[in-house]
Amino acid sequence: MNITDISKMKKIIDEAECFVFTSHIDPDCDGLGGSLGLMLAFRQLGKQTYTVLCDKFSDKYSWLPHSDEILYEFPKTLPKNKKTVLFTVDAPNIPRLGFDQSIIDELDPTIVNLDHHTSNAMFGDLMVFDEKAASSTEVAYRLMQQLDLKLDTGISTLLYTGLITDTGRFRFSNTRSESFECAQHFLRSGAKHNLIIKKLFEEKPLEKLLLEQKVLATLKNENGIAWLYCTQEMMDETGCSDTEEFVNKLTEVSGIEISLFFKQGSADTTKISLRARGDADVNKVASEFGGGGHAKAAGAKLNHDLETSISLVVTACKKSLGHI
Ligand SMILES: [Mn+2]
Repeated sequence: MNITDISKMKKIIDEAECFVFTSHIDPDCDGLGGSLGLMLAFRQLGKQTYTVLCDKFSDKYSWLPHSDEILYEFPKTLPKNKKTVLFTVDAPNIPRLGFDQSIIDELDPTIVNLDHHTSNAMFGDLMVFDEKAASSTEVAYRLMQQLDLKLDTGISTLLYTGLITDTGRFRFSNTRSESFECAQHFLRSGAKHNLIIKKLFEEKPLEKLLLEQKVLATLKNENGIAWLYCTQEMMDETGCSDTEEFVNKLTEVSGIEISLFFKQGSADTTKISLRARGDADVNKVASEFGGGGHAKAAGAKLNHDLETSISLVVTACKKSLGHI
């Protein structure tokens, strides 16, 4: 599989002193695992490597190997004028990284764009891209193979975490034989399968269950379009703001073609997550609202209050299914 121009990648590696790995705002396990995994792998090349994020990652991922090395601003010592490589992982466009454009402009890095989102804006000096890959960590591993970089326990655990979460534990339709091939390599190299499953899926605080109770009570279903929402008040009352899995709950229900989750933000903003089954394409719906992702899983942030956002997005979904 040719995921990048490997000779150009090698030239970039030869010329650069520093590699900074980064991912999108609201970092998930694919972005975190990919950034940290590549940070460790590129150290094998004798390069200075950092992971710098704009957004604080959730405490529930603090067990990820080397997550204590994550920085929240670019080190002052980074060389400018293309000498630093900014390696974006799992981010479909530059604004999704969350940094002020002026900060990136000042650093003036060489940008390598590693991703698997259909909606990728194809930015940067070099693409490392495969939209068929189940996770960005799968793309990262293919790149490592081409560069002859070795897996170890830490890197395997990080990359495997991204693969497990982006495939919904190998349940989603993006799961393919190559995903299992990667999984096999990761496990053979010591990926901590039991730890990952326990930390991600078998340990949750009671507050999360209390929030689930409130969110599930908001369920609406109109002709195969189902949605849930979460208000700031619900999060304040329960002391839990972890809403990552809610949208996937609805996809398990028979007859639902599109499932939506709306999360109230501050100052009249609303975050939406979209999932599709069958022929529905939620990447198209999300892109109408400035977001994107994949045909079967996408997201966007709206500058509208919760009620308006629900009405706008549900209407767009109905149109996309030809209901109106
Ligand atoms: Mn991903």
